[in-house]
Amino acid sequence: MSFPMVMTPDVAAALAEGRAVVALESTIITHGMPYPQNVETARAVEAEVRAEGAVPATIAVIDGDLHIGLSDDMLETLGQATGVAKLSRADIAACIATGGTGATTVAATMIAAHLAEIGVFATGGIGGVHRGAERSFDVSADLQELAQTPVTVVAAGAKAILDLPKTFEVLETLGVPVIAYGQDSLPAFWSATSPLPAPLRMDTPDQIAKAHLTRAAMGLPGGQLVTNPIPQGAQIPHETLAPLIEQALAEADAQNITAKDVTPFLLGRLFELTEGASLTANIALVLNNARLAAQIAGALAAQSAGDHG
Ligand code: PSU
Ligand code: MN
Repeated sequence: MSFPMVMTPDVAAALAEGRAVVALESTIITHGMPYPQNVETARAVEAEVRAEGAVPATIAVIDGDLHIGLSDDMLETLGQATGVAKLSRADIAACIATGGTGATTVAATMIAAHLAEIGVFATGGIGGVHRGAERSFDVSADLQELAQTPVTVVAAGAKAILDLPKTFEVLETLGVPVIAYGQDSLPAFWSATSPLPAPLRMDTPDQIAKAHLTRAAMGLPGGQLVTNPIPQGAQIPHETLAPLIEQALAEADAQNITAKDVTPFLLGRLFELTEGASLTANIALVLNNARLAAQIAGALAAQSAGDHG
């Protein structure tokens, strides 16, 4: 048997011709940002990808179909909908099988991108090891996905609501290349830098594309995480955010927020506690990631064409 995968004509044409395509996720739209900024951002991200010469493919499951590329109407409907499912590796097939609708997380978007033969994906920040994970065992499925699905993910690091040292320890254990773009330290989502040294550093999209193809040639499973620092002018100082993150975490604990609800709750509370500043920064970093991902996709397309003569 097969499953229904629906591609927009421009994505299908670009893939058939070996041109650059960038996958984009939809959980950031449904669970990561409020309406209408979520839809405005999704559109701006797609425009940014196009401006860099690549074709955007926003991914979601709608009425049981796996969509690779969404129409403007679909983006709007998804952005306004409430109670949309948040799909990861564990639930994407069940959603398709039951004719449901759901937004894809980093993990599920990587799976869909790979099925569609898209090598590069841009998001805001990946999921990771939550603070207090030694009690809650809350570790995002995004980390395991990076270890097994060959997609290069461009993010501003892991979201700073997480335990960043533990997140990067797990990525190291899983054998995921973590590459800082253009600097020696790991970015921390709303902040351009952190005290954590980056395991790897690359300075050009060409190098990142070559590393992606080298892993494939060597038969290494899994993807790469490219951590791209938020533009200097858009960052929020860590000292400003740290106490607010503590407050949001304490509230999540007090209200018994668990599992899939934790990340959306924390992002939503930080939006309120920073009076919108966390969202403004989140939008800036996503746009920045879309731009770099499009450049990497362009390099990947050029190098792949070179390979095939
Ligand atoms: N990046 C953002 N905002 C988000 C996300 C990423 O700027 O909301 C989403 C992604 O879909 C990621 C998810 O996979 O948050 C992590 O959820 P969890 O911690 O439950 O695995
Ligand atoms: Mn979780």
